Amino acid sequence: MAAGGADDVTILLGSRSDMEVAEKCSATLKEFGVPHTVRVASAHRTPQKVLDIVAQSKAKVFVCVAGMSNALAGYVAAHTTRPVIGVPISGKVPMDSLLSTVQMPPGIPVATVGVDRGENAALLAVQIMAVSNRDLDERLKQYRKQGAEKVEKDDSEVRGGR
Ligand code: RP5
Repeated sequence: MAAGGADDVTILLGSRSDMEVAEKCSATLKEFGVPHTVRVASAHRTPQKVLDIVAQSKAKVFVCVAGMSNALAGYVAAHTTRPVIGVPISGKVPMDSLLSTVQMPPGIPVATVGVDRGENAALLAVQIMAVSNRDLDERLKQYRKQGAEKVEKDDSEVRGGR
């Protein structure tokens, strides 16, 4: 659905080359039935386009996926009071994207998830929305339960069924 529609989350990518990580985010949001939009818009190459998307979007949460200098997350955060989650992309220089996403100056926070952790960005967005959405909260509890069951199954298999 296009930005400006009824999507709850807008995912912005600095480049199409970030798509693999964005797909993890999108797939997890789909699991929770959260309507979302994926757009490519760069803080450096198309700064006005980013502003237009933010201004038109009715999303409750923005997820910004970008590598190298992830200016995108901070740039979006500077233009909205809605929560912004930054996903750093792994690159050739260790920690470049991570530090540029997480090290925001006082007053303009970006909630930063781990490097390439698109699925965690989705889960954090769901958790934010679940504060005022009981159905989403129930789904999160089910998701955690499934995660715990998998650990128990793995443990049982590693121990040879004992
Ligand atoms: C960033 O620069 C993008 O988010 C991408 O991770 C990185 C490289 O971009 P491309 O040269 O692959 O378009 O702006």
